[in-house]
Amino acid sequence: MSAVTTRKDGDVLVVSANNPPVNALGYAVRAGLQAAIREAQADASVAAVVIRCEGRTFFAGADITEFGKPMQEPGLGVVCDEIEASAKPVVAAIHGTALGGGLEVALGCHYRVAVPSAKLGLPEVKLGILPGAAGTQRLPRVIGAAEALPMIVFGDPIAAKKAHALELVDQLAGEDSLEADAIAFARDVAKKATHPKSSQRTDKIEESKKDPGLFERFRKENARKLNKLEAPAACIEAVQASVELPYADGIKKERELIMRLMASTQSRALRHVFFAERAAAKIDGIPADTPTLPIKKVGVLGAGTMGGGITMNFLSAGIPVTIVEREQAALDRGVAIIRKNYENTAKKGRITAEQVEKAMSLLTPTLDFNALADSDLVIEAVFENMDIKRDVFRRLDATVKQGAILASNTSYLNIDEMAAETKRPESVIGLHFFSPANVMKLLEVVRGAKTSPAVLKTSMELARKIGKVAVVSGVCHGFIGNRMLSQRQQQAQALILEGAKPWDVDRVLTEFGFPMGPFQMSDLAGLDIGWSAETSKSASVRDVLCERGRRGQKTSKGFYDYDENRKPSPSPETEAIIAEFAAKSGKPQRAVGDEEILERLLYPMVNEGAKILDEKMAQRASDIDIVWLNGYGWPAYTGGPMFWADTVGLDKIVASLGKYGVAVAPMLKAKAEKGESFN
Ligand code: 3H9
Repeated sequence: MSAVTTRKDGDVLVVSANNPPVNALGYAVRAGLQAAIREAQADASVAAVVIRCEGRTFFAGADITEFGKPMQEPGLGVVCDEIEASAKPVVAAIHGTALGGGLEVALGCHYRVAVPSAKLGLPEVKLGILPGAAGTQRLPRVIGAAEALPMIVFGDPIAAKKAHALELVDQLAGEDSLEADAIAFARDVAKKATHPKSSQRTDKIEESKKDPGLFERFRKENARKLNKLEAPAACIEAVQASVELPYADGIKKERELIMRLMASTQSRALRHVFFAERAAAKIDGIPADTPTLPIKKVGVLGAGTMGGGITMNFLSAGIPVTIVEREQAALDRGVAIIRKNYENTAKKGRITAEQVEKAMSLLTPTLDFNALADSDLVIEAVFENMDIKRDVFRRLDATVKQGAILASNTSYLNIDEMAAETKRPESVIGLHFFSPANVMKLLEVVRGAKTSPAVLKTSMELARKIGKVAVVSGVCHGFIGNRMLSQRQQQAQALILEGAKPWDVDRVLTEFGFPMGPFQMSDLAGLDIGWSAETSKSASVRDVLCERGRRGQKTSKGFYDYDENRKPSPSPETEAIIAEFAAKSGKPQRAVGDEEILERLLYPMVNEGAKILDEKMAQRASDIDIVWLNGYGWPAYTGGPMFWADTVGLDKIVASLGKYGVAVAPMLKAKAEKGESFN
């Protein structure tokens, strides 16, 4: 079947695109649209045209898989121009998502009709580029620069109703009668003598000109957020051009900017992330027809911070949860925190009071372990200790119905050892949520040696349902994320003993793009997690800091000193403690440069990533990237550790690891020697 077909409905030419799954505007679609518009011009019996899409959505954008390859004519800009130049009115009939090039096609049309559930947006910035088929010039002409600016710079879509209020959509259609409504609309407007061409509109631009400070204000207000990103700055520049330059010059500017961005490392990285996220959802080595299990009822064991956060994911998705604790006080505390979290979200206007009550009504708190019996999935979030976990799995095996999934939220421990305590190791899996579990996107799905394909597939699909980005990991200490993190932690500790200051280590990482560094992180979490005053023997910097009451932000001092507004400053006491330890080690402290700090923190992680890949603990290098992007704040515009390593050059990393005395992983070495990359 061809990508674009036409049919006549009386005097309206209905142009239908069909390019599953999302009607991306690949070559065949562009050529088909161009031919259809030409057909309409040549056919005297056609009075108007409707452009619509089959399947789940209107065009979701240019075909990203074509990026970086030579463009086959006609380009999307040309197609949009031909649509706009049509002597007969063209109406876009929008359902699903009109995104990127899809919205640009709609802006080329003279009119837009949409169903209320549709979303419209220009998300190109998220791929490190900008709308390149006149979107930066047409959208401000239709809705004004002040409204177009955030849409283009942040890339978030707006709902059809808002688009209607902004006059981006001319008419809302019935949810089930889009095609018929659009045809009727087209027939109606065909009676008019002239039709609006977005590129020639001046009304909204004249209004925008009355606020010449708009762009500088916007830049200033968002400076921190947009800090190191190249695309948003270019987006602002392009929208500014739409106000300050004639249309043709604005288009030239847009072209210039997109060419530059398209070739940038940031854009390559962000496009990698787009496909990496989708690849991560795919499980290697299981038959395509693997069935999934229905998950209608979830049990959570442990109402602490993790258990509560995990519970919220399911409640928010409308899945009832039974939460079990050993003591009433702990249970009450856990439930109260869940409620408070929901109420705080409601206060910020992100959910309604009814939604809070709806979620809470799905929660059954109890002290009765047997209440877990009829759960389809139980996740244990008890203390991180193998003996306790083993015991929990024995009890779950004896209590929970056959066929249910038995999951552990362990962040380091061996899932297979837990599974071995049950008579159904095929039902056991690791579901490693990241704290705060109701917020963090990442879920490591840990595949045990005997985990069944159905349990694995069900877990991956469930993750998507509760809004997580899931990555499959094999069983190894710390799985993908924490295993790599421990390399960074080791280096951070070594660096401060050698003479780097904790605040320099943190600064180098935040300058790289992490939201915070390891010492800021420790102070935030509390240095006394897993530390005990009774057993502490002044054996490490952390021990001594805790012994002296420096337990992090909560005590107003940790690695840093904090003022009453929690503003950190370097601590002379911390420095002195570190210096004492350094003296004991016998090695004199020295000045450590930023480059060394960065290389020693990040290259050993890449090295560990290579081992993880080699051992097949991760299915693919891009999965490792997804773990770090979604669980640890690795900056997306560098693509994640493994993609970033490719951009640095594997030979450079190997040489540097050797210099710092880190044993190079065989896979990394081999790839570097062969000139290969991870992606
Ligand atoms: C652009 O338009 C540039 C222009 O300005 C012109 C410049 C000249 N291309 O996400 P899903 C694939 S830039 C190719 O799981 P959902 C995706 O990889 C573009 N492929 O579905 C996946 O493949 P697979 C601006 C694409 O229902 C499958 O479709 N537009 C594209 O959760 C299903 O995707 C965007 O950035 C594409 N454009 O979400 C929108 N889009 O099955 C990008 C998707 O093999 N797309 N695929 O893994 C999205 O945001 C979501 O896909 C969407 C559907 C919301 C549409």
